[in-house]
Amino acid sequence: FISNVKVEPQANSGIEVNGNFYLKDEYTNVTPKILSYLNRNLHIQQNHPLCLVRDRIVNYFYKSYKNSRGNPIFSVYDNISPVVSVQQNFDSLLIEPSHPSRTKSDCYYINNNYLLRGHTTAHQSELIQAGLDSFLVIGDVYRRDEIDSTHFPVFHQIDAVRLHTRDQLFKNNDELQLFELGDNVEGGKQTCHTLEAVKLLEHQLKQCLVGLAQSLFGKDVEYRWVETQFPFTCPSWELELKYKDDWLELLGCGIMKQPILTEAGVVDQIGWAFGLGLERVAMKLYQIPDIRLFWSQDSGFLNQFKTATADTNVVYKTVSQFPQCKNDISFWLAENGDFNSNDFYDLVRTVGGDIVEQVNLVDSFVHPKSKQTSHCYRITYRHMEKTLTQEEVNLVHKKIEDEAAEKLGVKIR
Ligand code: FA5
Ligand code: MG
Repeated sequence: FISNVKVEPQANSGIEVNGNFYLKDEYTNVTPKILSYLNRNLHIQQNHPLCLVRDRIVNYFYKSYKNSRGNPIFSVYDNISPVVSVQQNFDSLLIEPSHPSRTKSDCYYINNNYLLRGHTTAHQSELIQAGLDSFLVIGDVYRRDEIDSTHFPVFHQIDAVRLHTRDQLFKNNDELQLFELGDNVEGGKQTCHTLEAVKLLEHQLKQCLVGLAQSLFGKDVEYRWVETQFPFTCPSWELELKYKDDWLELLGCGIMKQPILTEAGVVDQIGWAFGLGLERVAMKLYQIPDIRLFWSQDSGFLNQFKTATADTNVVYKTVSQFPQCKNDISFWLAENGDFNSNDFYDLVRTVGGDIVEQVNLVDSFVHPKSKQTSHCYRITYRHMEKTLTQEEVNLVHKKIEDEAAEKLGVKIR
């Protein structure tokens, strides 16, 4: 038996996240830049617009759902670490191993077993297993994605679950049942559920969410329901709202897949669930034009919400739009062909930080003789709080070129 042998982790073999040590492997793709967003917890910073929105939504649920003694029945979890296992983020939600949302190009993996959660739904199964039947989960989520005014690699979600026993749903009407025989999907519904249970649940879910949209944006808010698919609900819908003359997806929802409940030890209840993006609500509610602003530490932004409460109608006033600088970058992709645009977007974020407003692929072609592929990206730079000089931008742009050549094996043209 060995008592005094300590295995020293080799340099670069591991990574520390929230005080825990993880071995790196071929899945590791979290960047120091992304890890720097952990623990900012914007959704619980008093007077931050995301926290105000969170309060509005929580208040709606407290008000709308009370038990016979007048107490709120939903409990709120807003402090769960964003580091989750592959089992929590995917397997527990019946997301197949081949599902595209699991790929390295879509997620921030710590290693092959752990990642930064891609949705707050990752905690659904464990909370049900703990015995809860009505809860809200609020937190930061991480996705490798495009770069523009409504996308940021870190954003915030609120998820909800509401379970019902037969007696709760049908008010002790003995003729109506929750379940019948079946274990697949037919006509857009799980065959283990009775039609009457699904229809009543759908009605209650939609009523709850339209009520939420109206409590946030007023009785006249324009909305529509769109049928969709999630691996963990069936049937499933998205609720879209009119935003700047266009439809904006506010949330996804549906009737929970019964095997998730069975796996979590619940055999006599059915339920609905939804997941909603807090930034989308805040942008529409307060007329905030750019998703990067939520991360601003500048008083010009934060002071506009300083004295607000959940019920205050704040209209955000753009401090000033500083000018944009656009620089193009063109390169030949590496011969081995495993280039992914999200790798490049990450690199741009890491080197350029928040002065990068947008990255667009503007040209892609294959050389007729050499068969090499060329990409040209236009990077739009804009500081939120000052005017950038062309020299400042050039320095950053040159650094992006150098690192792309070094880290992604591309050849700058
Ligand atoms: C989900 O994440 C599901 N987990 C939601 C869900 C939960 C469905 C429970 C059913 C039951 P989706 O990827 O569509 O779905 O994201 C949900 C919401 O997050 C979107 O409707 C949108 O409001 C917000 N959202 C998604 N991507 C972004 C983004 N890049 N930036 C800002 N908000 C986003
Ligand atoms: Mg969606």
